[in-house]
Amino acid sequence: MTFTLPDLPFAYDALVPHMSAETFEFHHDKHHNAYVTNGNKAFEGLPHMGDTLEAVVMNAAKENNMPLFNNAAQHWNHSFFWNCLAPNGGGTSLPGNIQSKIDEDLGGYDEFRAKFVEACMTQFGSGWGWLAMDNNSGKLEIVKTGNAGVPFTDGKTPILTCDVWEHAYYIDYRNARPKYVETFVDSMINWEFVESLVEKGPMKIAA
Ligand code: MN3
Repeated sequence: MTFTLPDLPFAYDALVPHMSAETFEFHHDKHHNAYVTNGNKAFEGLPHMGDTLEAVVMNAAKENNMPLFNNAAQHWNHSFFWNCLAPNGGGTSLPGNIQSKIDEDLGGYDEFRAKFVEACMTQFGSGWGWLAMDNNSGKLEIVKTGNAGVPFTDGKTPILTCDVWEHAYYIDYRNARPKYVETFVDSMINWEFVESLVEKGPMKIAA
């Protein structure tokens, strides 16, 4: 398979004032593109690693092929992250299924917000904050991963993510990760995308 850079699902300036066009020009066109380019190089000669991006990430993790894992997982994470963002996103008015799941599994929206922000804040260094669904219990959990880590290598289906690498927020928020994460939750989350993932349920990866 060949990794390809997806287009952003919105215009570069669609999230102004919360996230600038300049951030997307660097984050998508430079950072994400580099993971795609380097992922293709790392995948060369290794077709047995799989023919879907998810399978490649799983197999690279199993075989501890870090150059392939890091680039393929970062390609997956960023492709997913773009879909988690929406103009006029965020807010406390959630679609029905995700609202019910958050109430049942996490104790309500306020608990979700506090725990998600805390996970993003306490991820030391580069990484990701996640809302994920445990594939066995079907319950939502808040998790964090370092560097390129992704919950699906650990039996959890990603439902929502916030990129907390400094390149995600330094242009717009400088070092203020808390302000960035709170603005992500309050004004940028694509809850319709999240809802579609809750409806789909646990992901199945043919490795
Ligand atoms: Mn990033």
